[in-house]
Amino acid sequence: MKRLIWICASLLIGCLYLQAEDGSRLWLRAATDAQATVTANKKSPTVDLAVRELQTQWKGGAVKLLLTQAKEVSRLGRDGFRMDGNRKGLTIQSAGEQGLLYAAYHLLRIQETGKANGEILVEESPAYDIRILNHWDNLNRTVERGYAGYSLWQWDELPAVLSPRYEAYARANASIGINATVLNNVNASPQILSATYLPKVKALADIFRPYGIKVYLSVNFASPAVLGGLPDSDPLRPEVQQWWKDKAREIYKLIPDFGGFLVKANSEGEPGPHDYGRTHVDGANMLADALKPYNGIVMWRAFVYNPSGDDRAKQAYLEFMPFDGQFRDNIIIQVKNGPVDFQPREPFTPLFGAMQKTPVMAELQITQEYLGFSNHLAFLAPMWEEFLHSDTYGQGAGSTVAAATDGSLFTQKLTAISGVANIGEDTNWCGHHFAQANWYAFGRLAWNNTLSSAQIADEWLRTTFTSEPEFLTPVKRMMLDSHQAVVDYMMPLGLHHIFAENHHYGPQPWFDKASRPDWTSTYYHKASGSGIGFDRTASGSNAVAQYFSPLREIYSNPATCPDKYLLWFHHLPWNYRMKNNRTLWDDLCYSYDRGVKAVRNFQQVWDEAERYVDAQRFTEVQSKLKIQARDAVWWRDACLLYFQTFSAQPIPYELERPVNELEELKKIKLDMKHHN
Ligand code: GCV
Repeated sequence: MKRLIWICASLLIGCLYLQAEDGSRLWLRAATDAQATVTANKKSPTVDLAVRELQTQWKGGAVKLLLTQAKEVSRLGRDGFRMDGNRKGLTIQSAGEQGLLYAAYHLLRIQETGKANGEILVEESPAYDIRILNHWDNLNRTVERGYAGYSLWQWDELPAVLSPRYEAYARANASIGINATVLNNVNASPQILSATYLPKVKALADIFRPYGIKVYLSVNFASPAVLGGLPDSDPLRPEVQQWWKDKAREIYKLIPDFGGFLVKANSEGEPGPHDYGRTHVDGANMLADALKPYNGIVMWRAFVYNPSGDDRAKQAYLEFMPFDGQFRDNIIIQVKNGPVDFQPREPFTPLFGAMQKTPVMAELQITQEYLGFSNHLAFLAPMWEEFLHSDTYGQGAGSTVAAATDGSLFTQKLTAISGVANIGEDTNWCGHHFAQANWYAFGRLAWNNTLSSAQIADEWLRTTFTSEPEFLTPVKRMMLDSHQAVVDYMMPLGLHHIFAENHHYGPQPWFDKASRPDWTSTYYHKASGSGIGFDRTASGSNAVAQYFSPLREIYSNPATCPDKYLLWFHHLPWNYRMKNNRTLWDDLCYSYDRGVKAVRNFQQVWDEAERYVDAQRFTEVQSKLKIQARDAVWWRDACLLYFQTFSAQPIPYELERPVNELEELKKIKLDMKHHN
């Protein structure tokens, strides 16, 4: 009897342990004991997955999955789907197997978010053909700008040992529509293309395939010389071209559906065609030709800036616009959302809407390099929504970034969107429970670039935590306010890149000596006794001229320039009168203060949510919010005390006073080698 009790107790503890809310299940927490009746007119690994997901989780009546080439269905594409029926019985149709899988996840999502009642009539097709994560994972398993532990890819064990997390990763991605992944850092080791690594890549591709996920690799432009022993990697040298063609053949033999290459060339010291006096077009076209026979593509990055060059914010446009229309049709130019570098807030890069004869894709950063790592709660959907909805005026009003990239404005053979992943081997995948929402949001926006941040937050909270209204309403508000809060306590009013050197965690607006001027903070804020901000109007770098009218006029005039971009485009005196009638200095102080107060409020909101959240996740988020609140004060004090040495004005007396000494803050040096 004693033994029986002991066994029962252990089983119970085991079950509880399985149910532990450590965040590992992400938004996929639905019960799996449903036993639904699901049939399909095709058997394949992908369709079988769709069937299994529904069988185990769909709590309604029979579901029929139909793979069909019927016109009204095939117009939705192979990833799109149509479902119609109701809770008691449903038919799902798609022209592609992946479409059926996406439909299964869609149905489960509407079930879990309480929207699967009544008639269910849905037609969906993705905004972008390629919805891709970029992992900045190194072969030694460190992750550049990764804040969730080491890389998921256990290169030393692959291909013999296959971690169960590979499949869990694929499933999570498929559940939100992500269909591609670049496994390695854009600062790429040539070794990834070696005979040692390619079988490891193949092993991952085989696991991801049923989930509709294609594998891509970042390649080092100097690979023919480094790996192939050629005298150089000049793209016009026939042996170099042949080397890439042979490499492509070798890859496709192992991975027939391999996606293609992502390339960072002649940027931040990476090799590229300029090393041989060649152009981006020469380099990209050579790689494209090697991949073309297999339908592979090249994603060529426009993140280039030369230390001796013009205003850093202008350089991608200056380098790439002259080449518009000269790239092969299996090339897409990958452009960061903002013209400097994933800052907490930037205006959009002017290449969007301007490059009209070459497909352009956005690169977003899901990992929070400039937004507090995995310590700060910053829901990024509002930032991406703002970006995607920005009007470029490329073809007149309404030419939003979304339209300029998803094929609705320009005829584009390729459409894509990428996000730099925030995933690592941490149990909760992303380091912060709420950082999972950014992975989720990226996938959902890549699928539907018109979704609102509020809807995404709502779905994510309901599936990841609970639908309890008393939890949902305040916590959703907190998420939606969180990006602006970070902007406020780090870099309000268009300030940018005043981060601590290299690791980019804390504030260092005083940083003025680096190996190149555009790696200092003073280059960007230009504070002095006479004012603050980067003049990008005609009297300064004239970056405004890269935008279409009427944007360039709107941005040129401080009276019409949105406050959020004011110091991005203008150098203004400390007593400049803001639209709200405060002086610039006072408004800066108010902004920092607002940021600090917002985080304190998040702490309160979270504490009040305690009874709706399991203990582990509650405490972990609570601890992170404490760090964030302390960091917000650190940012406010560092920036205001430093800028005050120029403004020579008091912090408005109604605001909270600094609690730190500037000289003490200047001494802080974080040991963050791992994060560089
Ligand atoms: C992968 C920024 C980051 C680098 C990153 C680079 C890029 O400069 O700090 O870590 O390198 O962008 O996007 O290539």
